[in-house]
Amino acid sequence: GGAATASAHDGHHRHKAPRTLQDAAARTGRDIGAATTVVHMGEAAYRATLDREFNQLTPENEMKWETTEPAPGQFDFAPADELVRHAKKERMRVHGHVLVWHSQLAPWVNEITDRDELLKVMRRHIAKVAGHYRGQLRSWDVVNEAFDDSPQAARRATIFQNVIGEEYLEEAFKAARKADRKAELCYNDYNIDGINPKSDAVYAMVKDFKRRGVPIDCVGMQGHLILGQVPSDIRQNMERFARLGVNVYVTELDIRMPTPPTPEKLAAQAADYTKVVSACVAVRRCRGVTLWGVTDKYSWVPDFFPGEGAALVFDENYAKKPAYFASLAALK
Ligand code: G2I
Repeated sequence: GGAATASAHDGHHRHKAPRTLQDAAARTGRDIGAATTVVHMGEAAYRATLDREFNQLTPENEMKWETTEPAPGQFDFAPADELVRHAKKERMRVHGHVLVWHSQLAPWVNEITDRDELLKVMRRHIAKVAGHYRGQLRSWDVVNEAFDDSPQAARRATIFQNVIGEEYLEEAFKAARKADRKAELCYNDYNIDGINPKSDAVYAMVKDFKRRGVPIDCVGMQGHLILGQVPSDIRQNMERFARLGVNVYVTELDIRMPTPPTPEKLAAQAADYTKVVSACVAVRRCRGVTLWGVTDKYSWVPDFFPGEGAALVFDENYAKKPAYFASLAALK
């Protein structure tokens, strides 16, 4: 947990090498987080690693629509509450994930065909979920993955886009601000880490929101990356968003490789982690990095990309990988 706050010993140990990721991150005023799930909180090594190394957590699945509002107007906050309680006890900040997303959406939402009805449903969902956690979260992914992967980076054809129209995005941000005036409101997406047509499209949207006074405070660059393919312009990309007046977070970092890992691949992965973490540390408005999982043991990667994995900084036995030490060094 976030024990790395000011203490009577600070003057004494400030100059010693930090011994955990959160110790190092706190000295740069950054958050270092991990996607966390209640499913594994009963495992001592999982919890111990989380509490020792990280000062921020993101619920990996527990705040998604299918879980929080499985039936119209029926809300279930039990699994997410457990994580938020744990974070509070450990003095970790919480990033909410996610209010509006086409995936892991409760199936009943996909049945709605009337524009006013879906708008009402979306606003109620945001009011209830963000309202439930009002004042308790650092930030929210308000809308996730609203752009597609076509060369034009068009708006993704989700139920929200199709039935409400592209205004669903600003309506979601307005509803989120109303529900929680403290949490930073983020737009979150993948493949927007470097400068490319998709990050250009997000950039144009954020610029437009800022110009028109639509509430937005941050952009989440997911950072689901491939070994040897870290974009070289992550820092420049972060800087252009920062100049629009929003914070930047790396929200879901992992760097996958063909399994099994070898010393060579692990060394290359460490160099890739250095690139991402040091880009964030170099940009004043990049306020944190969140890894998409505590350990390779439970990463989403092998399930979605058979033959790939070993994408995080702790291996399947919770041992520190070269990428761990690279991240620790890059945070200084
Ligand atoms: O896909 C990686 C991430 C991309 N950005 C948004 C994130 O929310 C997303 O996270 C992943 C979770 O890590 C997985 O855990 O989202 C997946 C679903 O899109 C999650 O996978 C689901 C599986 O599809 C279900 O079969 C499983 O029951 O996780 C569920 C709970 O373990």
